[in-house]
Amino acid sequence: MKIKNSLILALDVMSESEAIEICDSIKDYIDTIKIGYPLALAEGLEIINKLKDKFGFKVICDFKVADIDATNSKICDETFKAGADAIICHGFVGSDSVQACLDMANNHGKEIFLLTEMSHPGAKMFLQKDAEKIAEMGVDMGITNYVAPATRLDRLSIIRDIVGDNAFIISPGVGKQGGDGKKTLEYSNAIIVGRSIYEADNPKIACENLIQSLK
Ligand code: NUP
Repeated sequence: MKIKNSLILALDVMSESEAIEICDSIKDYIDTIKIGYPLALAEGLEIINKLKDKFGFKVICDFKVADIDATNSKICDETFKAGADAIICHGFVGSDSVQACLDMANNHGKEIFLLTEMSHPGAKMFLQKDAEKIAEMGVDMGITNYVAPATRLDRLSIIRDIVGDNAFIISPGVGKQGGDGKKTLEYSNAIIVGRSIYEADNPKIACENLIQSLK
């Protein structure tokens, strides 16, 4: 996946009108957006194609898929049918569950991102101790796209070492969660940024400043 300015917008706003307003202001700088449960639950999956058609974005659906294999297949099928280019899946559920996501992505000619360790403090309670094993599982399964935290660069670096230089890592946690964009990009291929852009008084300027700070 090629991502303009190595910057993905996490579009966790709660209405189509807000989504369109933000997208309109940042469309010159960003070509890939991440839509999660907040916007998808508020506006339905149709929001994916609405934003793709209007702005030509690639869309990563952040549904952190984490169920049994049969259910994961159905979740991924619906998400790809709705227009998603990629879906984020949890790794802690194990290889059968993740394989179901991968198989469905392959059926649709789309991609999955495997979530290893999350960026928030709570990830240290349970997820962190297995994050390396999750990344190793991903490598064994032939997965090339990963999500790993911008908030803990030591952990991000370990995950990069496991998945290798050819893997594609995207990292949330820059800005509001405390991560530094430029430092994160020493290990990651792209950063995911939400509130620092869409809550800014002027999202366009916030975007310009952020991109400048990455250089
Ligand atoms: O580990 C993760 N941390 C995280 O923040 C995995 C994620 N998918 N996210 C998501 O990234 C989170 O749900 C939000 O959509 C985005 C970060 O947004 P912000 O902290 O920049 O507002």
